[in-house]
Amino acid sequence: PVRPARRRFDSVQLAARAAWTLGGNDNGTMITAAPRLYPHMWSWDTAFISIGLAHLNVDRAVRELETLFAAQWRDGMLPHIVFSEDGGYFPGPQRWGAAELNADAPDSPRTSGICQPPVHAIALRRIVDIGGGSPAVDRLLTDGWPKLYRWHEWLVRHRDPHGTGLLAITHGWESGMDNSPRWDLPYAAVIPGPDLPPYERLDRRVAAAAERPSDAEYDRYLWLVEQMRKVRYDADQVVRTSSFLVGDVFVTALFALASEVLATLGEQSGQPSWRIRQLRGWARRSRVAVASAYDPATGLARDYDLRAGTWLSTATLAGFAPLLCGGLPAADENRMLATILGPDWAGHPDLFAAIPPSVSPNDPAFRAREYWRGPVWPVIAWLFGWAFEHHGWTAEAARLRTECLRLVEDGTFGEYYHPLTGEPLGSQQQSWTATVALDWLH
Ligand code: 9WN
Repeated sequence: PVRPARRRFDSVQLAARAAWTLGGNDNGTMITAAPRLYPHMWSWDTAFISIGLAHLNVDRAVRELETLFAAQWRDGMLPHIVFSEDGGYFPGPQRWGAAELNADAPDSPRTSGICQPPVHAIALRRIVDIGGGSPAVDRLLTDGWPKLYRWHEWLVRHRDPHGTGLLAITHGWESGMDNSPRWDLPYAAVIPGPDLPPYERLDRRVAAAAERPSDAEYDRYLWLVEQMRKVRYDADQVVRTSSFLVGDVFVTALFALASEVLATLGEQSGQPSWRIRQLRGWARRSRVAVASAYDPATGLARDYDLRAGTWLSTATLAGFAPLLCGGLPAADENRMLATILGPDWAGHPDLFAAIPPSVSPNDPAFRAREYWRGPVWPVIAWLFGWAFEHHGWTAEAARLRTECLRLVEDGTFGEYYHPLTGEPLGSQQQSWTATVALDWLH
């Protein structure tokens, strides 16, 4: 493919543009995920955004997480979207109807009725590392820590249906990787009923159709929302009735990692020792679940379709989940590290930058522009980089950082990028891409 000409900003200019992007996405009450496509607060985006903010103004970073926590459901769930007043996204608060149907959902702000990956404790760790000692960070540790504990407890209580530590998602949106080929088989069993209320997609007005999920996929996404509305978003009934229920190995690995991180933060800030022990126990169990999902035949970890009772072996970047949380025998782990850096993934010779794309370019299912079916997502590279650093793989982490900065130095802060040409795709001025640049420039 032809590589389009791109601008190159030096690190000072790039940091300034990233700061300006975050500022531009601030609507006065929250920093939205992106100016036009996503004019609201998304749960895992906000965790990442708060890290970038911490480099600019730690009080603002703390406030951002507090805004998300203020929308926590009474039962502990952190909702996937906290809505602003902007109407430019579908499905909006009326279609979700969470507050009308479930007494645990806040009336204000309005929220969606599902959740997203639990990366918030990792953000808290990073904010403490950047701005520790400031009164706002102390306040976040004192008041925010118990909220994160309750969020993790909610996941254990409601999303571990077999008690194995493998956490389940009830909608592809909960994985944060909406249309990943990981979900093609489970979604094939989601059959929208004739009573699916009509709707108009607003995302198509902003992003090219080829870079977004198809209409058939959207019908399924919206049908699952209908199924959840029927049981009034009751957490356990959703798990019992949703036609999509998958043990998500990537979410589980993030949960294991974040629970460990949260436990350590709790020790440092004097939280009750029984809660810290509990967090470490959850982390251990989920690490074992991730290791058990490892398939020696492919060298990757698998998801588990809880409705069909089958492992899902689709090869995607999520299969490297054990590298996030640890737990594999050393030989398997080393092999996995070599694979992610090797010619099928980050070491593929045709890549614009040596960071692993969402699907391998050598895979017949690879689609270079299609959202979670091939493009490269800087925020996922950041997660692997952080975990590598944590694990002591510093050279590998440094390489991811250098390569990712080369990808984003055009200053567009694309939501995701064409892995072979470096063309920014989806939304531009995406907050979480700006935040990754800011954190990696410091
Ligand atoms: C649905 C906001 C979110 C990200 C997700 C990404 C995308 C939403 C959408 O945008 O999802 O939640 O409408 O496509 O897949 O990871 O949090 O940036």
